[in-house]
Amino acid sequence: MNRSEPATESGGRVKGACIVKPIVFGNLARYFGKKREEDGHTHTWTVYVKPYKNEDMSVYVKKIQFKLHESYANPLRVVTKPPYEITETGWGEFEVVIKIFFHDQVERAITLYHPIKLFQNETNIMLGKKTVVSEWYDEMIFQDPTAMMHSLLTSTRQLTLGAHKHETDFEEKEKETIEKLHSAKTQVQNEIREYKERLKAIRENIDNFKEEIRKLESADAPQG
Ligand code: SLL
Repeated sequence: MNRSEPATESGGRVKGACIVKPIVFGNLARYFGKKREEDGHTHTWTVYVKPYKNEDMSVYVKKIQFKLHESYANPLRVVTKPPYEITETGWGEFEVVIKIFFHDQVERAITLYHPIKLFQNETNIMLGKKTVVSEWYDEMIFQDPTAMMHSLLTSTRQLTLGAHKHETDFEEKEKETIEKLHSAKTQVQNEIREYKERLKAIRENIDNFKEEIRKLESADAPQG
């Protein structure tokens, strides 16, 4: 037996291996500035899936399907190589169903749901931001991948040279989220402490009343 090979069981899976592929998915949108006469469209938008880190996902991704609203011609759009994105125009918001297929058929496809956002929120309007960004960080987790998938997942190459960045500063977002969780935890701990103190005071009060009752009852009781 060759011990340098990863241990594969009968089904050809690499047991104990867990490979995580971070991704970013979502949409960008831009208002035309007016409603278009011919079709009433108001925005141009792009829905996408991209690697969080700079890598060529086509090494292990076979295709990505984007299922658009039925009002679009050929709503099922398929992209087989990067960039995994669809650009369209429209007038309304709807949910896109994104399905990621892998080169190894044994590996189940991953489904993501993204509500296309076209309209700017109040703060962004005030800031005069022109492009709507609605994107999310997520991770594709391959637990005990097949030997084939394992080798594809670990043999990726860079997609582009040079800087690779996203619209959203996810590292900053992570920091903010951790801080929020931390302060929420402190607040909950403080509330628990406060309630415990109140409970203790109420219990003492009850004990005092009980003692009073006991005294009164023994004073009332007929003397032997
Ligand atoms: C809504 N539930 O009513 C949504 C539907 C449909 C979006 C949004 C135009 C497509 C086309 C388009 O924007 N459809 O005519 O090509 O808001």
